[in-house]
Amino acid sequence: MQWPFTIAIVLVALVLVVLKLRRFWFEFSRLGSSDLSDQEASGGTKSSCYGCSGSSASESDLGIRIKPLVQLGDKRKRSVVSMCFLQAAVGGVVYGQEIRPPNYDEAIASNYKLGSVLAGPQGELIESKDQWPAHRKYLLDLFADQEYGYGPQGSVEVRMEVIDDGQAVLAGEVQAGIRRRQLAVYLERNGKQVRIDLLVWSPSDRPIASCFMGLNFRGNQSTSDDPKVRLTSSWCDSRNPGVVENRATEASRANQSERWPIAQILERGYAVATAHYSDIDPDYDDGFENGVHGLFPEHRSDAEHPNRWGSIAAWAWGLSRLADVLEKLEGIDPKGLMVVGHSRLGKTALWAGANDERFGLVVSNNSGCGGASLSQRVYGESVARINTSFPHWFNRNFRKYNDREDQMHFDQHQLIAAIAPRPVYIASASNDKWADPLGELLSGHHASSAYRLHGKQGLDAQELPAVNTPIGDGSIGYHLRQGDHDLLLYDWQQFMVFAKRNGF
Ligand code: GTR
Repeated sequence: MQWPFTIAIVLVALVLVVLKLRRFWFEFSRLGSSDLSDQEASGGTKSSCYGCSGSSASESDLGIRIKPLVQLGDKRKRSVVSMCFLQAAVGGVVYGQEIRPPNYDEAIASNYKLGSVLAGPQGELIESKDQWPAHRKYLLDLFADQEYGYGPQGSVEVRMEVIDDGQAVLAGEVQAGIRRRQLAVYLERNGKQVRIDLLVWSPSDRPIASCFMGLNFRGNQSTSDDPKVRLTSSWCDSRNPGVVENRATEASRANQSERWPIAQILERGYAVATAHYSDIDPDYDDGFENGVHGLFPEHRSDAEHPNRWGSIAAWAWGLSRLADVLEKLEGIDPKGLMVVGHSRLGKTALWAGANDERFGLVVSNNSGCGGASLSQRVYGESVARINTSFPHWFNRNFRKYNDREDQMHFDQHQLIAAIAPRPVYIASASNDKWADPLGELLSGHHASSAYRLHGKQGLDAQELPAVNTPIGDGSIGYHLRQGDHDLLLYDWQQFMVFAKRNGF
């Protein structure tokens, strides 16, 4: 090879490395955020792009959010820097391409073709509900293989210890009607242990209650102002208020209580159970070692395994372990378990609900890409973007569709269908374009034939309803709340109406 040519190649490679490094500088700064939609974490103003908190509108559109590495812990700083170099070198030279900017043009988004949720691997349509169990398994395998990864088959011992059983104290007042229980749930296997703190609120005046269960982003103490709730000891994102060096402090108490309107939910006779998602798997890319991944070191042990379980699969698997406990807990109706989740935890609720039929009703709130919204619309957050910002959420196979959504032979409507015939509620927010509200509604619409197969009613609408106007009288409900990416009392009120109508 001629020298000038070699020098030119080296120069081009260097430029690509530098470009890639810049990209990874901010992509890794987003990595591990326990809720990037939380503008209060950065003290910024709310924007409609929830991948880009605390930024101005133009910054949001670019998806840029710079956070200096100096705010990270030392160990993490070192690994982030070395991963940046490694990935920049490999990524910059091998791929040398940037992710496409987000699309918000409906004319472009509506240019896709979906397969029927009743279609099998060769395109053949199932016709009766007797074929459903096998077909559902096909759908679950499809998502485990192509998107979320397979959870472990091996069993784990689930042990529970009641560490607190008393009356709730909310807004400084003892609530005679609300029982508060805190359970330490231990998952044990081969001498290793993971502890999950499960917080359960139940109505004292009912022998048995249906229960909304869902994971929270910042620890149980963040979900209410009850001073008796234990402070999480698991990893927390230091960008969130009340967190110092990745550990929660007293100052974090109640700082997400608007997402958990305990008194109003309990007033309607429901129980609520929640746990910190970090107890199950801390939300950063550690090569699948910590959290429940560590209990199954032999399970698809190669980090590059194409369908290894990512964090969403781990959180969903953890929800099922909590269901193991809840279905036996006094005062909780084992037939009344409803799984709910917001955003990344909405994706998790859908995957948990699809896999585990003990969840009799499933609620997805603003779950967006990799949740309820259709990937092939490529509206707002794309597959490439989510896989880059959060490399640990999905499996490696899912990366095949980075900026290649047109090659997907499946989509999220099939995930909703895999929940059938159990009721599912999908909630969007009007400013949450990043999550593609219309794509979320359309998943429900296109999943409807799976419900009709069971003699149930799906969702007819193909257009967004007016804000704050819930739709869907059958087994699929939907609303578009006015406002930002969030989980608020309005959302809960609609979940409860839907749950009641569906017999919960
Ligand atoms: C965003 C991500 C979304 C959503 C959200 C969240 O940054 O792009 O897919 O999961 O985080 O969980 O708050």
